[in-house]
Amino acid sequence: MTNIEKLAKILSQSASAVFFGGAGMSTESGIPDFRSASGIYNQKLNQTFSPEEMASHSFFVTHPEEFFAFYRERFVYLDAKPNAGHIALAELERRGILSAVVTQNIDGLHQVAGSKVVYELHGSIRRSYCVKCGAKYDIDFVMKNIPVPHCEKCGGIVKPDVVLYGEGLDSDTISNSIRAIADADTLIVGGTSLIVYPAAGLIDYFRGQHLVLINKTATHADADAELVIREPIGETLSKAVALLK
Ligand code: BV8
Ligand code: ZN
Repeated sequence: MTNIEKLAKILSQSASAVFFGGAGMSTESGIPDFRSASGIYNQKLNQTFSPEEMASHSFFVTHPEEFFAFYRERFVYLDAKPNAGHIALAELERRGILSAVVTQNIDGLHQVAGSKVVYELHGSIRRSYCVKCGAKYDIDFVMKNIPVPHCEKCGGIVKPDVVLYGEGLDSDTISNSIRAIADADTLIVGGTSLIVYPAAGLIDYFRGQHLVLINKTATHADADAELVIREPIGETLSKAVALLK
């Protein structure tokens, strides 16, 4: 039995699977990941600061101009389209096999592909808010108002609704994700290096039957997985869904 056939068999036996994913889910949509050789954190963008420093909350506060220049340049891929993997996950939800997508990604591509239950642990580039009065703005406002977007109501800085390093995650999103993972019969973990916390720690709540890892490189969770697939995740998910009756 090939790995794709094994994955299809596990999916056909699942009624409340959960997908836990990261940047590797969007590389087949042309969005670079972070820690692969070609990833964002390995590109020398700025002489003084490292990419991870520039994606931190303290940098947002102390260097807003550089933060927004880095953010517009490196995080926003508005013309990116969902790939076969996003579409396969939306199909699995429609079939009643998948109950939720838990993602660390901020690109919103799972929703564009049709997934309804998506928990965005690190927020989304599509939403922004005024740090002073909470007024909501869309991504165009942030892209157009150079160098630093200010609230039209109170003049406060308009921040992308993205969890930066050193920032806490939304508590409802965390509790919804934990509940989905704890109730899952199958957990598919894919396109993530499982390095960033507290997100990576959420998979420890899984106590179902089938743990599947789909990732181009090894992760610390591989040893516990029933099935490890070292192939591109978009192709893998879509081939497995195609085998379902
Ligand atoms: C918090 C948004 C406390 C912005 C992100 C020192 C100071 C402060 C904090 C810390 C510190 N040391 C440690 C921490 C904790 C820190 C952390 O975990 N750091 C890591 C680096 C050690 N965490 C935090 O700061 C978190 N907050 O702790 O706050 C607190 C608590 C309460 C109240 C106040 C404060 C916040 C973490 C969130 C940070 N924001 N993103 C941005 O987009 O950059 S994290 C960033 O990494 C992205 O969101 C990304 O999603 C996430 C995880 O990366 P991955 O998705 O896994 O991507 P990666 O490139 O690593 O891996 C991709 C994998 O896919 C690779 O393995 C590759 O082989 C594979 N792949 C690629 N293509 C494919 C593929 N596989 C299959 N098919 C393919 N086609
Ligand atoms: Zn405001």
